[in-house]
Amino acid sequence: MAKVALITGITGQDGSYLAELLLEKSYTVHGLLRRASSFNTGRIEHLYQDPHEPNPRLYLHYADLTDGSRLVTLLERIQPDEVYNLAAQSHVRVSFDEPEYTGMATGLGSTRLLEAIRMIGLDCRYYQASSSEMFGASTPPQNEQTPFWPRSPYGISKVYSYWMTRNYREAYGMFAVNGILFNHESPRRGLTFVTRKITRAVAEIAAGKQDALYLGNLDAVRDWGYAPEYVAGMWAMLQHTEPGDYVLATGTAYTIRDFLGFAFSHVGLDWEKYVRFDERYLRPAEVDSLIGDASRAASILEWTPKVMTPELARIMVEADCAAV
Ligand code: NDP
Ligand code: GDR
Repeated sequence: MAKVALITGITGQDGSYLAELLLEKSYTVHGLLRRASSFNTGRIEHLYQDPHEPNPRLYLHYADLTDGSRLVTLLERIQPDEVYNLAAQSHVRVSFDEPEYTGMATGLGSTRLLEAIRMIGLDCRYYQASSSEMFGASTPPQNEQTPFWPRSPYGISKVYSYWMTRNYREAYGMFAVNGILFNHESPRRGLTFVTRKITRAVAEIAAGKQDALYLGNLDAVRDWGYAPEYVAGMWAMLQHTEPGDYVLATGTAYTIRDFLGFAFSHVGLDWEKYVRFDERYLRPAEVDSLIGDASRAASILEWTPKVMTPELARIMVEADCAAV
């Protein structure tokens, strides 16, 4: 029997790559879709299957993580073997503007899903999209033993979801895991995250359509990997015999300045001539340095990333240049 998976956040960067991976592995995939007045399925358009066709394997359902009763109804009907909770208000800067909503979606959303699974007695495996933002101000390198010190409403909401996931594992014996993922990017990354904002601007500037790029703090250090490799790690966590929590990261450290250098140099431009400062992109509290130690995932799951940040910047710039 083919396995059945439910993905919340299927329209996002990771959800789209995970849906691709699971369809390749012959899963039937169900995804939650937020009702919006404008188009929000661009990242999964290529996967869409008309439900009238024979044997479709991708199904979309209107639902929102803030609507618990809808989650109960859907889980009962779908009976998934694996649930991947990727939906979130995922923007750190925006979480300072909308702390309450971020708590309701990014925090309490996991509880609604876990509780729905428990209430209907569903026998399934659960993946929680935890984040390196939970480490916040803790000294790098960070691994599964590093204490959390979140620095934003987003990071705090993720810490809450992390502990709810562990609690359902410990209290009810549920196969519930946390993937603590460091930044991972791709040509499908949202346009307001710093890497994609840079690579899109590089393509626009190279095409003569834009003359400046406004950014905030250029000194933050991040560990940027390639999203398709990270969704393979999510899947591997749910296939292991025992539930556990795992960091996924490249272990490398670059500043925003370094990323600017990689991205602009691919089109032969000097970033310092184009980048301007705008304080609106600063955060009330910044996370200065996130560098992951993924040795646990390497030894237990045999997960190791291949694409490092300079290569990632090239992939993203080339995709944006082709699109522009
Ligand atoms: P995106 O922002 O690209 O995608 C978020 C998804 O969540 C979208 O499908 C969005 O729908 C959906 N969503 C948002 N709010 C709700 C809601 N209230 N109800 C239902 N769905 C909702 O995030 P990524 O793909 O980059 O990340 C996936 C997950 O992993 C997120 O939880 C993120 O916080 C976490 N994470 C990401 C990392 C990264 O570097 N990318 C690192 C560590 C953790 P819509 O398309 O309609 O907006
Ligand atoms: P992050 O990613 O906060 O790490 O969260 P983001 O790309 O937003 O910021 C990275 C760093 O770049 C600095 N920065 C800017 N950021 C944005 N977005 N826009 C700017 O103009 C800008 N200028 C400088 C930021 O201050 C920051 O230091 C991402 C999200 O995907 C989370 O959901 C995920 O959990 C973490 O990665 C791991």
